Amino acid sequence: MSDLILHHYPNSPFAEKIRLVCGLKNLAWSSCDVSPIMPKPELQALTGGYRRVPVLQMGADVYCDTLLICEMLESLNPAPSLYPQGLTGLARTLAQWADGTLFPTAMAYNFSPAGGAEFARLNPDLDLRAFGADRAAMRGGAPRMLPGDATAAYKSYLRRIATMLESSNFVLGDKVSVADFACYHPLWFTRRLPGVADILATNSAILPWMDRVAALGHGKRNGVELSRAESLKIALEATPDMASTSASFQDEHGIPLGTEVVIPPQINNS
Ligand SMILES: N[C@@H](CCC(=O)N[C@@H](CS)C(=O)NCC(=O)O)C(=O)O
Repeated sequence: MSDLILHHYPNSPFAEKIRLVCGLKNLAWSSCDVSPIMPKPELQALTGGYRRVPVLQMGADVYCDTLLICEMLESLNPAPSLYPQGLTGLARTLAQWADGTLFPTAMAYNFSPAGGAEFARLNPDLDLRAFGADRAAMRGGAPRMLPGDATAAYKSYLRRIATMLESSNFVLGDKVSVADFACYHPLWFTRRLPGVADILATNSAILPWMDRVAALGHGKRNGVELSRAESLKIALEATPDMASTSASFQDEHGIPLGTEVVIPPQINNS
């Protein structure tokens, strides 16, 4: 098996989801830092154009999107499972809600004026004007949710999560599942913004659950950062593992394996 390389940046909630899955599965991995804004020439050379984060690399095999990365990490190290027996469908469906609905709502709240100011204060090296322009271009000009709407919806979603935690340690019971990681990562970003994190304390079950998820850690992260050029060299010099790709490939779209595709970033306000 080739070594795991995670392409990510520290502030990325979706990357935090995968760092924690590496913690659950006690996996060893190397880190390769990605710019949070375009241009990302090395990442896009590696992925064939995909710009989002995180991306998992194993030799010449590159996995985009945390849904796929979770499946891959599960197959590498099946226990503890992300998909507890009897709850697999529910866990996947709740994770899809969290990534598709909770996440953009939380990010609209996180980047409301107060949150944006906190983010700027905590990240003095980030060019916020360039960051804002990058995300606006990625959204294709579509507006973010209004702060008031985002706050109201976020409160209601937090209450839903708290209800799931009333009598169990994790959202679907006493076993952690992929749904916990998906519900956790948008809240993790909120918690890092002191001025706006109070919203998490409005339900008493949320913060203790967040502590339980955070306690899973990040696995065995190699202390030496891999450069972008080194990661590309590793991919160029490795042979793709076609056997495992073909075994797990599901042609839901009628696009045969091996077809060249282009994946534009979908709009999710991140
Ligand atoms: N569906 C994707 C979403 C990933 C995503 O939106 N990541 C954000 C960072 S948390 C991103 O890439 N934003 C744009 C960028 O960094 O260029 C996944 O599950 O991996």
